[in-house]
Amino acid sequence: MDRNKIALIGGGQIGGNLALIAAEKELGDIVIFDIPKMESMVKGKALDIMQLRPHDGYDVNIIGTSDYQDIKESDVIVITAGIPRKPGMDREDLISINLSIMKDVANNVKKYAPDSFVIVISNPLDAMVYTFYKVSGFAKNKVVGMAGALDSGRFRTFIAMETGYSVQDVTCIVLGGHGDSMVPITRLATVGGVPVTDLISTERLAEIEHRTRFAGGEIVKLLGNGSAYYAPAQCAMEMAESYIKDKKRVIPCATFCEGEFGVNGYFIGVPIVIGSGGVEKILEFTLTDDEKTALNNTLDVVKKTVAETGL
Ligand code: A3D
Repeated sequence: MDRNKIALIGGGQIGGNLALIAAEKELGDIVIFDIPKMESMVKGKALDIMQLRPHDGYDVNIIGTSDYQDIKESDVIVITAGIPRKPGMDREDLISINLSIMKDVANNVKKYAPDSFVIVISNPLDAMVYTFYKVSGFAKNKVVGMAGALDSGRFRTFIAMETGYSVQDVTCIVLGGHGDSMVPITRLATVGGVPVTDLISTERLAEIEHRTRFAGGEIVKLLGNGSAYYAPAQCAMEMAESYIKDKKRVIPCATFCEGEFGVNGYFIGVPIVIGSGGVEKILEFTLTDDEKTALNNTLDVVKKTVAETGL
């Protein structure tokens, strides 16, 4: 059996870490693609990871390239092409530059890897995954945006930090757009099955929700020149792994909704099952009135950004 093939479109901060994690998980051979100006840089990253393999024995190949021919027959494509935020910027501020990049990427992925499962990471996420979907014409089950996994991971982290209990035992979900209006569903968060509402005061929970919503910006400010990259890469590779190994993980992701959660015709963060069929199912559940209102607010933000794509 041939190995799986994973192509990373964009070999910057997240791209390099995606390659490293994909190699560590032995998910398949890896192609790091970037623009010609960056070809030497991605070749360097690929060679560096190649030389890390002997220590843990990962039997996968990694190449860097600026030739789209090299992504042919990829099983999974992960897109980080574009620019990240700088301090003071909203994700929405990236749209003018990242929109044209995403259109170019979508046309090339459609041409060279038409059967792939595509995970979009570029921001503004909900509009960029929508752009890829519209321009490529891919089926809705083959295109997904990475955001909810990261936002939920951040919420889990802050709950673990607050309680002092293992992050492994914290479960929770964040719905909605990947922006400051995202919707942490606190009433469903648990630590080892015990509701967090019984463990943490209402006031502290409100502060944790707020920190979660602005967690991306907190890192942008600390880094000073760019945005988070370790955790985003890990989240996207969890999604890729679930597809490749048909694990049927349940992960909140930006998914094309057709009526689910009252959303029609937009990508927004909802819990989905990822297996060999791609996005196999959206797991809908009943929201409270407050949660519905919050989801409508985040949907309005997503609609506004999507309108700017003109698609
Ligand atoms: P960065 O390190 O700048 O890497 C982006 C790479 O894209 C660079 O190497 C560019 O050369 C490359 N690129 C530019 N244009 C093209 C093109 N046309 N084709 C192929 N490659 C191209 O950024 P990063 O890796 O830190 O972030 C990448 C994107 O992810 C940004 O848009 C971030 O805002 C976004 N991001 C999203 C999340 C989510 O949770 C959704 C989290 C963190 C970052």
